[in-house]
Amino acid sequence: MKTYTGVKDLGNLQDAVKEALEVKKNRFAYKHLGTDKTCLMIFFNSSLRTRLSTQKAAMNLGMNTMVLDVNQGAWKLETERGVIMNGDKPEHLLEAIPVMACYCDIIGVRAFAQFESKADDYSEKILNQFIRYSGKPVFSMEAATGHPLQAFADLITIEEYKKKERPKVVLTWAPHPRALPQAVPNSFADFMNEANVDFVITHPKGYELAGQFVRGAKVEYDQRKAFEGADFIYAKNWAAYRDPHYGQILSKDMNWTVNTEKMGLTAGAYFMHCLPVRRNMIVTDDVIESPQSLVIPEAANREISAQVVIKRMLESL
Ligand code: AN0
Ligand code: CP
Repeated sequence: MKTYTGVKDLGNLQDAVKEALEVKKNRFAYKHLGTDKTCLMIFFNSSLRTRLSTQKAAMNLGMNTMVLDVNQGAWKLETERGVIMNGDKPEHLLEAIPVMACYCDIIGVRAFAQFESKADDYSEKILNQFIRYSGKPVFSMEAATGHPLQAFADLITIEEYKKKERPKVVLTWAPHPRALPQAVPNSFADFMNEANVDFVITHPKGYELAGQFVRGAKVEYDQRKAFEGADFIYAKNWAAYRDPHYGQILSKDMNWTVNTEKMGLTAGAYFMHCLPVRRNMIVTDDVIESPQSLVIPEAANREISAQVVIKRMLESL
């Protein structure tokens, strides 16, 4: 595997889940693959889980890891070509990428949507420069339009907890005080559309996601109706995608918060969220603390999804 930006890079998804469950049982069995190899992780944005789980995954594979926080301690990077660099950014990405690539074998990149230009965000301007100019395998650690390590971990979690062959999985928008990217819901939809699940998306009008991720999924604007019979409720906030409101908050309607009453409409559904989560905005304390909450197992599976991706990259070196 040379790049990891979406579900398509995993090939057969059932095989990928099988490999993940095998890796989970035997996480130190592939240590030889990474001996004397280095994984460089580059963060343009904050992280708790991705930072730790991806390093852990690389270490399980015998690799060395290096972490760079671009905006803290490194030179601030200009990302636009043609800019007269007389501002606060002393270095250009076009030098920084090949330099960073000299010191490692595999690169992970976190570069969120900036909401300045939809065209720049949806063309994955930063991630694609890493793919193009590093000459190394590159994986997304949440880029502008996707968070495929998270969605893969979520799929593994659903496979582990599902009680029927084809569960009903509902992605629900929920309120949040700040504008958040569509990366997590995009990737979740990307994966659920390929998985053996009955997938429904629910959100207020105006929060429609990009067609390339929604594909044939059912969109139900009535959240309560969407919850009926659900086996998994996956909550997430995102800002508007559609023009002319790209990146904007259209609603902070607290009627969309996931609570015990609404979970009561489901078929005893599990609650999922990628974390970090704002309690009592996205989900009530009661629901996230209930035995139905899978937020910790999801986070634990981030080590496993990262390990499968890095393992496949090592195998392709
Ligand atoms: C980010 C987001 O919504 O994309 C990261 C989630 C994994 N969340 C925040 O910035 C709060
Ligand atoms: N879920 C997730 O990616 O968390 P972090 O932003 O803390 O890495």
